[in-house]
Amino acid sequence: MTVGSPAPRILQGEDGYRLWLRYDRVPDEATRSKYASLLSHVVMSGNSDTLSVAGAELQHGLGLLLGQAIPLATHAAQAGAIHLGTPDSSELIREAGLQETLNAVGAEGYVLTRAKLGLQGPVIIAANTDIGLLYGAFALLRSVQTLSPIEHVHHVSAPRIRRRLLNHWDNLDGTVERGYAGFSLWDWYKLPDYLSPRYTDYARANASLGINGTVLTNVNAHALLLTLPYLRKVAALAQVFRPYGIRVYLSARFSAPLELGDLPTADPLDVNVRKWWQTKAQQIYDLIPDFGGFLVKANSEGQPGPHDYKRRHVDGANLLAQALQPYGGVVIWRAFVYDSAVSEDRHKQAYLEFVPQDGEFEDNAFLQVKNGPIDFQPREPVHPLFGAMPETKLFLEFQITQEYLGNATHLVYLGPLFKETLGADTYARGPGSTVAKVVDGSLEGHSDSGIAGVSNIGSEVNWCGHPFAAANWYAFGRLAWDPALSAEAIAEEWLRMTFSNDERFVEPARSLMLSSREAVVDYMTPLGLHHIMAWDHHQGPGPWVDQGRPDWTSPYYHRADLVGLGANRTRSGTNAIEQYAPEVQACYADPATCPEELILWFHHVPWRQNLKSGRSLWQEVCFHYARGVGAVRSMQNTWESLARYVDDKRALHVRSLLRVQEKEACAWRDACVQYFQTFSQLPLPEDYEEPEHSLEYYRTLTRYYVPGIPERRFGRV
Ligand code: BDP
Repeated sequence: MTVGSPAPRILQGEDGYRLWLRYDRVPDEATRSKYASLLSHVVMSGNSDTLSVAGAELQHGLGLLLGQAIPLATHAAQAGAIHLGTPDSSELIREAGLQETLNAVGAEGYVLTRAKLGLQGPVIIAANTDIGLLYGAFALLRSVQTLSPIEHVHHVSAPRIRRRLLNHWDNLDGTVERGYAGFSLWDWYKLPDYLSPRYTDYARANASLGINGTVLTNVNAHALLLTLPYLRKVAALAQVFRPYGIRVYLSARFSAPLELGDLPTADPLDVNVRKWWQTKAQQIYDLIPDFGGFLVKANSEGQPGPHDYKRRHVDGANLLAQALQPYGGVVIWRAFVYDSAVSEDRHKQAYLEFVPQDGEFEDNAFLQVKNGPIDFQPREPVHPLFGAMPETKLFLEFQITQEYLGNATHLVYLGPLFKETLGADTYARGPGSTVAKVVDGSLEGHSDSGIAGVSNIGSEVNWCGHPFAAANWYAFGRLAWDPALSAEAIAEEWLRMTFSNDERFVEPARSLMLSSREAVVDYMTPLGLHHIMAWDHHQGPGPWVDQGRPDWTSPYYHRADLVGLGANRTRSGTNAIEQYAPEVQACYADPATCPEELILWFHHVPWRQNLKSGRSLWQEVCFHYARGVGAVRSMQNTWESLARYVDDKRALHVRSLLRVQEKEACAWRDACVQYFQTFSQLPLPEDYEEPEHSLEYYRTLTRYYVPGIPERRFGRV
């Protein structure tokens, strides 16, 4: 060390492993003792693995929060007791006058209350099943973690959507497709004998949100997964997750009967293929009695599927659905289907493929539809399939992992994006036919429903890479339970539990989170631009990418020319708008009514045409890119003022990543603006910050070993 240089400092602080289940001691003593007087011991009626984990979580969590031991006791009818029970297991619950409320909350809902027994009585967690009690226990913990009052608590909650799933894109070799937080959590090699304690923490975190299913493996599936040795590994994981109400699902490779060498074909109408899947289903259910079902990506991006045999998607889906039917399993068939050999606008292809098959899917088959028609872009209009297939149960698929939103290096809170989709009106049955109502089944009266989020979880100690990325796992889970929750409220809960309840921290940090999604839209793909990212790894800008299959190039989507910018999807263009309800069509068809945030998605707009702001399109494009960079800089400033409320380790982690984000936001801005300028041939606005590098520099920039690339191909840019 040279004289005068600052002494090296060992950073103190948290590694983020505990996620939002930190249970740090409530700092204020008076508040703590108030809680302690109401929550001093746990009384459980009944006996099950699920009840045991609920009790253990309460003892552990409240013990830490309140700084005192929380014993298990038997006497429930007094203040200080937390009583957990179902009408079947507990007399106290039967007599608490909750029957009507419980009738309405179904198998997974719960009631957290004191109301019926008065203020001298215990805190009651009542449900119809032990899983409901576990969810209620987490709700109570959340209340204390966020310092919500519980003296008069009366909280009734039930999930709106039945299947709430994470989709992992984890490969059997331990890599994670589009994963930016290390490698897979699943240690396939050591399974089934070694069970990492992390599997239990994964289950706890999911159960705390109400996530009740997990697809363990990549939709680009491996047939090996369906062999007995691997199914035994899956069964071991299923056993860890079971007490937490989490069912295991698997991605199924359509050509498995062929690839595993059992049959000469995988034709869905072949009787031997049918038998093969029936036998496979039986084998799986022998090992995993509560197996959820299969998720299938077929005839998309090179995956095998029924088209290989000149059959339809519905033939493939029904083949698997029928095999799973005797055991109560479901097939979730992905609608992410497009083909470069088809000359139609990619936006339209899934709709054209699937709408004619509406009504033909088996009862236990779902169609899983991405939130937008292209591919998880920072902003997309809603997928036209929502509202267009009334007789088919539609699963909604979000991407939690930030493939197109800066990976795990950018702070982007996805709550507003999720809400934008869920709240979008399809007009399928008149105004108010929101995507949330399509997905929860209420619009068409479906009794089963589902939602999936492509996971951002990996082996990194803090699970999701960026200290703020866990907020997106959290927001997905909370919205899957209740799509009506607000992005603001969810952000606030998460912040309080993850960082601090200090009001001086919570409010500004929440604003920072809420502004972050619009920031990324601005510096990456403003005004409805989309799919202009770098080739293959999708990290960084690439509006110039024009090699390879046309629907993987950027000009296919931005259509920049000397006249203007944007894709004409109106009647005079590809007419993709015709796939929406007339009300939606009318709105998108006219540039005057089309929301400006999507204008270039649907219209080719002349560079010199004025937009609502009075700026020309060219000026508006420059304005948005610059605004995005500005927004990241204000996020940096906000974080500087908040860092004092956060431990040094996490404060520094976020600060360093924000620096990277600022650099990358500038790169997006400068690369895109300079590229589009070659078409507009107009000068940069006067106050525009001098680009750091030339367009040529960005064009020729090569990134090696970007995480998350399928098969980790070296040197592809
Ligand atoms: C794309 C990803 C690709 C996935 C595909 C999918 O780039 O890695 O396999 O989505 O959803 O966005 O199947």
